[in-house]
Amino acid sequence: MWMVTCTAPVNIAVIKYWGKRDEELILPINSSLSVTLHQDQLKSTTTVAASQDFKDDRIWLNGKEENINHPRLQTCLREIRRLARKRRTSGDGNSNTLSLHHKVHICSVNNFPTAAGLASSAAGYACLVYALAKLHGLEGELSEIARQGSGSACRSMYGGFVQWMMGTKEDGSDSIAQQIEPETHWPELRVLILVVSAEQKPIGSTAGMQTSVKTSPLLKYRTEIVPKRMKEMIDAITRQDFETFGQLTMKDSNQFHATCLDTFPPIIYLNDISKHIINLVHRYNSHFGETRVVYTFDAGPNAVIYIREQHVDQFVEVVKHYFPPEENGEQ
Ligand code: 2P0
Repeated sequence: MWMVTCTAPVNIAVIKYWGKRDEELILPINSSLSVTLHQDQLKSTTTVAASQDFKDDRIWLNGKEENINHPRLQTCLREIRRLARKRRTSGDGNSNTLSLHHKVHICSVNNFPTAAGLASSAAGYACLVYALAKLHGLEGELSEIARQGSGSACRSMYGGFVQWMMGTKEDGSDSIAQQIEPETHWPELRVLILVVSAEQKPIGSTAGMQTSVKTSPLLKYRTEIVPKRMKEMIDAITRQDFETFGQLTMKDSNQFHATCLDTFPPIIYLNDISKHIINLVHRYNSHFGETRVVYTFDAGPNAVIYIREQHVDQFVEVVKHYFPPEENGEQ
């Protein structure tokens, strides 16, 4: 039996991906950019095993067996096997690897709530693709395959600051992730996750963005302004300019949620607590006359806060003051 275990991180976008131009290949309508989180707190862990005794490919997610015939899972398995076959015929790759006819068993767990808007599919598919690649002795560019599991998964293939370039080719071969700066680039940057709700989101990202592409005029406008925003964001990250990084991040989160509201029927991911957090951050920043705290929200009500180390303790005190633990399910 061959067996490999890998872990993969969560990424949180500061320029959001929302909308596909190709559903099958998962090609986005705009480029996006994210920060990959440290794996100490949030990660996916996937073990893949292959054996000649296995009769079928099978998968367990968080301990429960799921349907292996899910189209995106099948795509990832097929593409990894295709790549392995290609490398083998060309003489690359590790010859001491399993037969391509062996079936695989996949076991994946997240140490955080699935589908609560915490990018679980990103870490999950990144982990699956990486583990399958390792099992087959494959290395190199794998984000193109991870993308076909879940769009945002391609960004979890790298640490640090990562852009997913939308690409222009019809076959999607240039729609890949690229590291802009490594994880060591901005040492004082911290991320806080304010868990507003760990429940499943009412509308999944895949279905939500399909409706947005069909119905939201604002989303079309977004494709015009994201290229400039991407350039400004990359520049701000390179210069460690927190003020610009923060303003662009908050504006992009707000525009994403505006396109959700512009979708018909509307998609509402933020709740009253999310909105309180937005107001609190703006009041906090205007009190100090600078951007010290930055929020961003994905397809759920949980706030992700970017902040520098020197301001963490004070901001956590402010959050505790406005959202007292005793009223918050904590004794
Ligand atoms: C992002 N989100 O850039 C944006 C912001 C949610 C809000 O990427 O259909 O789960 O699997 O490609 O990757 C969520 O989208 O959707 C997402 P699919 P995915 O992080």
